[in-house]
Amino acid sequence: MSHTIDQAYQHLKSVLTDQGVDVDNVEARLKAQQIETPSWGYADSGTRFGVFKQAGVPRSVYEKFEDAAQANKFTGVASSVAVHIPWDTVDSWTELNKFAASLGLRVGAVNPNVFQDYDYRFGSFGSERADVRKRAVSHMKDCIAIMNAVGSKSLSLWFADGTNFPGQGDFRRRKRYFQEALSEVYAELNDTQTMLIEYKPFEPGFYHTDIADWGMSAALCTALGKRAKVLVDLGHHLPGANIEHIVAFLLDAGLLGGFHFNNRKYADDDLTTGSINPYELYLIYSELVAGENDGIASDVAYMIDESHTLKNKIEEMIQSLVALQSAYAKALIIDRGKLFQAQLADDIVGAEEVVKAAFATDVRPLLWKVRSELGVPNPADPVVGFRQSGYADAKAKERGIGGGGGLGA
Ligand code: AFD
Ligand code: MN
Ligand code: MN
Repeated sequence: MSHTIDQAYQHLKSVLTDQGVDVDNVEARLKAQQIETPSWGYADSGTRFGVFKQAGVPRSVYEKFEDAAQANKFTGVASSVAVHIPWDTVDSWTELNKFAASLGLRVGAVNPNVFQDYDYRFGSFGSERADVRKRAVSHMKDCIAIMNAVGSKSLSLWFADGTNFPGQGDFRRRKRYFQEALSEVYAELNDTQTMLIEYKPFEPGFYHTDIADWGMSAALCTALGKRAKVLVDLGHHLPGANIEHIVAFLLDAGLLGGFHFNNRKYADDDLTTGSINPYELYLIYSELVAGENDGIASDVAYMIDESHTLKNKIEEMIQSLVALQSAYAKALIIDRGKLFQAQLADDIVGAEEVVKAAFATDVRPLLWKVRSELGVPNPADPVVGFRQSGYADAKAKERGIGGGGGLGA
């Protein structure tokens, strides 16, 4: 196999070189790619209709990091792990940091939880009760203390706040509650830390969500300051939204903070990244590569956010990471000179054909090369590599069923 794939790599490299692609630069950028995986993606999770527990699921945040290390081992691009508080709270963050480092990992974004406690049922920052808003602010300050303890750069905020019926809440009063609470939290961040404000059109609020779209998040970020940025969760758009356009606009406005990668058929299904609409993922990456080329996409936080239900959690994380490697590789080989000329000439078909050509290119030999140089055990097929490792069976025996709580707890 490796003989054939090496030939395929050599062939692809010569074709791309003939097209004027700087293959060394493409490979260097693919090797530098970093995608953060979420601790909660390794835990038992499900839907409101049930959580079907799997054998071998982590029973602690330490075991979540063990599993995250597998996702990194078999892809080479996932060396940080987002944590969710209080699901991942530990006695000693120094100890967890050391353990993470021993696995070649580090703690990434810190995600406060102001949506599961009974007190938050009518909202957190949007609550009419000042004591509840105060409690949510205090929780966020505790999360910032954790960031300081682990050296995290991102406070990743998602609010379930919203209402289910017209009249239930006052939109503007809630907006002002949010602005007040957000600025109190923002003031606690040091100048190396960023507040990422995520948006979502609905769920659990079924009539309105206080931060419902990218514009509301952008307005709140702009009011806060330079270190508040928009977090784009791919599952948080109404059907038909042009996410690649939103990404380009936010990038150009200096407001793109990061991503929660997943995929949706309908809305926030947390499906495997790239599994439903790989072309959309590629077009998003095309905007990111253009932004990188223009020097305006250096500090974007690339994170996966998936709560895996029925697939093996680590396999699904690896599939997501491979989809992101592939999207990046395809976006990197777009002939941007030819595209620019076609756009200037209003040559619609010509421009579209340039974009489609890169997407149609089988970049797997390129990814095989990059993953080989990253020391990945089965660089041609990370999922097969993980399956051959026997890790899942070993953990199923070691951990049994039912250790991990629902939704990442
Ligand atoms: C849920 C929310 C949102 C958030 C994630 C982790 O919809 O995406 O980022 O949980 O808290 O998926
Ligand atoms: Mn998210
Ligand atoms: Mn979500």
